[in-house]
Amino acid sequence: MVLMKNILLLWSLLLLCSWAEAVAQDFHLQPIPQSYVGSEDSVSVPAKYSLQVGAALQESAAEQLLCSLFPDAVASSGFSVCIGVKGDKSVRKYAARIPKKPEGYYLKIDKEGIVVAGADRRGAFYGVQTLAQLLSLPKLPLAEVTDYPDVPYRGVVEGFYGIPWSREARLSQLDFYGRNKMNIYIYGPKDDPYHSSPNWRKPYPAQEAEQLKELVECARQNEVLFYWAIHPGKDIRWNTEDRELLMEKFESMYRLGIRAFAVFFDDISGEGTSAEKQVELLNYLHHNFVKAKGDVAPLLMCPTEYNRLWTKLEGGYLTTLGNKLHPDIGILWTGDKVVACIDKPTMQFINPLLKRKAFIWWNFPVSDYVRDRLLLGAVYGNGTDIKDDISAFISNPMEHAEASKIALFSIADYVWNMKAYDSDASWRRAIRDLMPRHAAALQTFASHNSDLGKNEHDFRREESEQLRPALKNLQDAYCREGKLDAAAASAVNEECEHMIAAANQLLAADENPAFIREITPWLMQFKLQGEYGREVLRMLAAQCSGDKTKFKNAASHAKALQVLMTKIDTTYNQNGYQPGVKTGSCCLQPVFDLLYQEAVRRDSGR
Ligand code: LOG
Repeated sequence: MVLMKNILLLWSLLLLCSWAEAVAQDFHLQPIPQSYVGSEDSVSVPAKYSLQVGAALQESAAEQLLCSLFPDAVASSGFSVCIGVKGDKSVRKYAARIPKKPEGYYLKIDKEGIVVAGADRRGAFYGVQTLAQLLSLPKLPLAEVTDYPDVPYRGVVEGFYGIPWSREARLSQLDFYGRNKMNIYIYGPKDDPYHSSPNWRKPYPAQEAEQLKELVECARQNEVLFYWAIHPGKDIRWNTEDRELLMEKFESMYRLGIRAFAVFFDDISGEGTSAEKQVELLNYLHHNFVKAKGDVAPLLMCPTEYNRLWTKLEGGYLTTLGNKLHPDIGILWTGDKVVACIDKPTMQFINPLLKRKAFIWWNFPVSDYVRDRLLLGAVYGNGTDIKDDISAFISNPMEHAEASKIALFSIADYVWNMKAYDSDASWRRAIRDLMPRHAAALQTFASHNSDLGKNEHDFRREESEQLRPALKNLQDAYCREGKLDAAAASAVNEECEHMIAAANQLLAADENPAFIREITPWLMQFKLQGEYGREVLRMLAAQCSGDKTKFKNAASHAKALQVLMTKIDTTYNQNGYQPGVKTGSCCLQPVFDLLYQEAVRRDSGR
């Protein structure tokens, strides 16, 4: 919206003191709302205020959140904070302003009070979330927000190979989804033995069951629909016994409070892959479990042919699904390949086959096929014209839960309001959200930790974009003519200093310890990489000025740093797939290595 673009301007006009100005200039609502109309005026919430909660929101997540924001309400006061959903008496006056869209809300702040009117319960919750963001400003602006999501289902599938997320990581995720207006989480970590073969048949042990119960409650408090997925296809037998075992497992999950179920048939071979049999099972579950219970959300299924590259049209697998699977059942789809961005042609291919809007499973920032990397780059590449072609857009993240939040923040922004989405700006805000007090350091680190390197899915991301020209000039001048490009060398040196400082600050940070724990091996590597780059530059400078002793010292220092970096790479993150710790692998490391080798070669006179 044009109005949204004016928000920055309005804020800076509005606020006078310099601290407030700094806060305001950095402020954006997240995800970007469909319409924000602000004024230059603001209001201070008085010490005495009253709360009014509409009948439909009693005991709701919206009410809980509102009470935490306004803990000192009195029975009646001049300033009132009022929430409700369409049809509630409390918001009747505003009924016409509530967007006619699921999960929409209307928020109004004026001198007399605050109103949040939701199209439904979740809409009201999102209105209160927006209010919570505005309350973090030094002064509450007078404003009207009219807002709703572009995509019906937005969220995450914990669907990667590797160590499943911890209880703490999941609780933190669900809170993050609430704040970022994501409404779905699918539990399906490949390496949870009770999700996949052969233990999918067994109920969870007591401790795990308790933790799942706790997650379901946390999801409810954040208006997140908690799906539990089963992955039975590796060894399922298409007989009554296994079908009943699956029903029993669903029953046991239902008893834990789960009210939404998915069946995954990805990454399997043999018997389990039969479209006819999968459809039969899913339709059976639809009628005999979902419909029989009455309070369970529509089923989801992940097909065996879940991307275009793996589709054998002549085999008719997807056609069978499209024709025979009950129309209420959602079908997951990763796009043209296992890992691919989603655009209009992606959807034009798949929707007619499935005879429904595909439920997009986006394989980013998942890193289970490039486990030595961190994928901390911007979210870009998906069409901004596909909102009406998809029933959902969910992300499969990294086994590093906190680190995944950089991408997840921007995915939440993208799926809420595609037209307003600005990938780079969203990435910067994501970083600030994760480490507000160390944002500059984290941005330096993230800007050099985004590419995947060569990989089986041919999926690559931009990395070290800003330094690229300087690196190229440095390399060209030195490798072709043995000359030092002073401007390029100084730019690269400055970035190396930034890298070292960023690693130091993050390693010593007293903020988001869970995140720092996840990325510590990469921070250690990054610090050495900065030092290595700086030392290689010293080698070149010494050589170009003919200082042999200086060259020798710098060369042995650089060599020692190489040894230490190899040590880190062979000591930490020793998984059985892509063991090790790589940073700056797209531009920094290859250029530094090349310059080092060339300097040694020239020095030896060969
Ligand atoms: C798996 C998924 C894995 C991802 C990336 C789907 C539907 N299934 O190739 O568990 O995390 O790719 O490696 C997959 O994407 N199989």
